[in-house]
Amino acid sequence: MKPEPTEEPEGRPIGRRVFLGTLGLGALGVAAAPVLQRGLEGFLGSISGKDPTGLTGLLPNGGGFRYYSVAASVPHKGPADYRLTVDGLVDHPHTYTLADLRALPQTRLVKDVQCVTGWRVPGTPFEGVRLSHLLDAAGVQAAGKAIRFTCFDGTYTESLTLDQARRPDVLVALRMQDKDIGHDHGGPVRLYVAPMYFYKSAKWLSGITVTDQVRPGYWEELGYDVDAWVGRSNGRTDEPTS
Ligand SMILES: Nc1nc2c(c(=O)[nH]1)N[C@H]1C(S)=C(S)[C@@H](COP(=O)(O)O)O[C@H]1N2
Ligand SMILES: [Mo]
Repeated sequence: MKPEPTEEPEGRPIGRRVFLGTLGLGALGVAAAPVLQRGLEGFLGSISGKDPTGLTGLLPNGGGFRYYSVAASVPHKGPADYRLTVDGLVDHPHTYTLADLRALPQTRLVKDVQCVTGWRVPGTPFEGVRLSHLLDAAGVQAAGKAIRFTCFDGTYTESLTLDQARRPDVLVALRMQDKDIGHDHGGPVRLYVAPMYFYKSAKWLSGITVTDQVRPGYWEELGYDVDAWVGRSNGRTDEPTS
């Protein structure tokens, strides 16, 4: 098993419901009480570094999702201060506000989500702007061959080839589960790469930089596949998601 310290051993069938049953709702209440001060993500971030057993799965109302962050704490951003920059090998670099992104054509997809450690969430709606739309608006130069994604957690990065990035099932997502994406799921804006393992779907997205070659992302530097097709990478045989 490759290192992904906030995640569980591969294929271990422990979902949120099982945890609630095991620990009891009282335990969740005790664990959640001190969270209100610092914010849930600070709490989860702080335990995630020490506890690889899956306690980070206790995301209230997560709907089967688990909370991941490689950063101990992440600033909150909203309509007033969120910005997404598109730059690099483009003719027209641009910075979008949340309102700008909301004003663009929205695409809604409903597919399974698959994490490389084994958990899968069926039929999850994601909605947002096609990445291809932003790339077309920016005017990718001939030398542009790949995308580097950066995040306002200050740490996480991701990558796609230009061809992958232009797929119609790759979104700059504003909504997940038919709600605006909350902070814990990477809101207000996260990447959504439907056909790939969920580590490609960078949370707290703040930068889209067109580069001349693929620069491996955070987990990819640690051994995960750059071409992370569900069922055709990372030595796994999951059912494809898109
Ligand atoms: N910025 C950022 N994005 C990230 C991660 C992260 O740690 N930081 N983890 C990745 C991994 S491994 C997974 S499985 C999903 C988890 O998304 P969730 O927290 O909404 O369940 O986010 C992906 N995107
Ligand atoms: Mo993951």
